[in-house]
Amino acid sequence: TSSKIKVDFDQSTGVAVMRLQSPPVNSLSLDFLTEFCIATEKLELDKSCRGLIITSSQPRVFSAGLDIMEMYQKSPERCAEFWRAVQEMWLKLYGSNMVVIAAINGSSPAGGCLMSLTCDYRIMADNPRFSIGLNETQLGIVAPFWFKDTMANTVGHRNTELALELGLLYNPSEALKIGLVDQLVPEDQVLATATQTMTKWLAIPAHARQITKSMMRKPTIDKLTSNREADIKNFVTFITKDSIQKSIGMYLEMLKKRKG
Ligand code: CO8
Repeated sequence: TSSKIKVDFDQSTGVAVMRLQSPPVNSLSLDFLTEFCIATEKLELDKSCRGLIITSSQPRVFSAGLDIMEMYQKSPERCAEFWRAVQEMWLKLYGSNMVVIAAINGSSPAGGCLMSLTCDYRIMADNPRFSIGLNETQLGIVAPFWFKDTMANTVGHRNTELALELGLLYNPSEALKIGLVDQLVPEDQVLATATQTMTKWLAIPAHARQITKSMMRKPTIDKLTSNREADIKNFVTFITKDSIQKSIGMYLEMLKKRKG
């Protein structure tokens, strides 16, 4: 039984709704990612499951991205294990045969944005307090090439260059403007709209759609699968550097101070 992730699968529609429920902010810890990958794999292997909607049970936050504590003062071995799990999440989602729709009902920085970007379609709550983007540089860290590729595949080279260099977090209308999300709806209609959209997507002949999806995404996926170990090594070397640890420590301080 999973606790950080709740899956409701409707046999009659073939659609599963996955709710991220890891308080307070659905940060992607090793435990969370492990559970996430098991749940996704199970749905992927279930022939009767054709669509997956991902949403959050937490108020105001879709996912705060990678759990920063997993990258702070951890052993190289632990960092490697964590990074492998992050890769696995991305590989499972970006390469899924299911139609995957993100029902983004809250803020979605960094890894949360990455998770959204792997979906086939993104619907976001039209609340100006919410933000989405790859803000890694603001933490003094660098979004890996496959984060960058996923972003560029979605919003193009120039938008990605601006977004990543400046670590931009976009409000919903800005995100819609550059194509980082596909549709904005009032907060209480995010899930219903995702369900309606899913019906449209599932009306397309599945085999043709899956081959097309693979054609679009395979080169990007292959780039990581053929460089997985090097990417892990690169992450561990980078993240365990004193200067990077210092940046992360300062960012954590800033997160705490910002409160109240
Ligand atoms: N990891 C761990 N803890 C977190 C995270 C996180 N990503 N985000 C928030 N928290 C903690 C906060 O510190 C706070 O803890 P406490 O209660 O002990 O003070 C608690 O969660 C609640 O947070 P807030 O009070 O800030 O909650 P709000 O509802 O006000 O705001 C936000 C929610 C908008 C999600 C806000 O918390 C936020 O902006 N968080 C930071 C998000 C962020 O910058 N994430 C980046 C993670 S890095 C990443 O995903 C990709 C890294 C790629 C690595 C590449 C290296 C080579």
